[in-house]
Amino acid sequence: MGVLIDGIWQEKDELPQEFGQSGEFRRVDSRFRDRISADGSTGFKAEAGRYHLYVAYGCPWAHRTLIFRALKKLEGAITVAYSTGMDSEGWGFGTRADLPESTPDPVNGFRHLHQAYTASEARYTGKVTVPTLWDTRTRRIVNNESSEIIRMLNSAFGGIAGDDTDFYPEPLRADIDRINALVYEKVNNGVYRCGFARTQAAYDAAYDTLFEALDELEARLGRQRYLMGRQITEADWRLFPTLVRFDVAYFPLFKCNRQRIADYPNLSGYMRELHQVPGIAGTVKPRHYIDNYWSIARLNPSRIIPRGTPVDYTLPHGRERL
Ligand SMILES: N[C@@H](CCC(=O)N[C@@H](CS)C(=O)NCC(=O)O)C(=O)O
Repeated sequence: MGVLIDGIWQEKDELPQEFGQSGEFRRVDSRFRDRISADGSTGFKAEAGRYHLYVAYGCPWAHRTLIFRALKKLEGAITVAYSTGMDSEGWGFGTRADLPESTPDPVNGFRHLHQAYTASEARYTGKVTVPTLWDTRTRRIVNNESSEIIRMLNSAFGGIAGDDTDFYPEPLRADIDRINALVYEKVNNGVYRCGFARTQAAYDAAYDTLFEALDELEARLGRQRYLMGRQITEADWRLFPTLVRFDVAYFPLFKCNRQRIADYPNLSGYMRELHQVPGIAGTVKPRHYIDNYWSIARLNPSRIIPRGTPVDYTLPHGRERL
């Protein structure tokens, strides 16, 4: 890991603001927050071939954006660079024989993601994160906040997107926002709060909160097929990336080990059903989850990478009964 300070890359493990008084992990806010709109009134018009995404298959926040690109059939309209992982200069792009789905950056030829940040703002200070959405027209970053990128992919590309399903429909917005807040705090970021905790007390608190939330979601998914009831929405697609990583990475490495997702019948069936939605399986890469998380030096000083990926997303899901 590392950060940019005044546009210069520095090898630091973390920023002081990432940890609170009691050793708890805090995610730092994303910096680039511009929006793409259908009519271009925001300064960034939705156009096929104009935008480019920097992602890593391992990252759950980047995963959201790959999911929306696939669901909305925007593969032909938005290009992607898939990172080879982190090295001493952060997220890198190139080739790796053991992770053949990683690609060199086909648009800018950047070797590292920090080049996109300094190209956008020469004296940028802060984290360099995936996903990052790049505009080839103005040659700068539009946005590096996944929750905002997926909203743009959902709604700004009418006429360009090959699928007009709305995953954030007006009548459900307040309910979706409410469940997103719970899932983000306790589950999506909750696993990181377990894994990155600096004290036993911070870990214990995060662990209890995480499993309370998973118990609640398990009960909810016993009563209904999706988080909002009968219809798949953004809320489901924000939970899914954490579920597919859980048994292979968060359970063993982040110490989220009260039980596996496999031990929750409803959550695991639900995860498999979402995995089997057309277009989604191609976004799920368990080998990258192992590589991504076990490469975090502070959690795995030996850098020995486990070989197994003990999860099968393709088994029958049995959710039709709901
Ligand atoms: N709020 C961001 C978070 C993205 C994020 O933290 N990505 C991680 C990878 S999973 C990252 O790039 N970390 C690099 C670092 O911390 O230096 C989003 O949701 O887009």
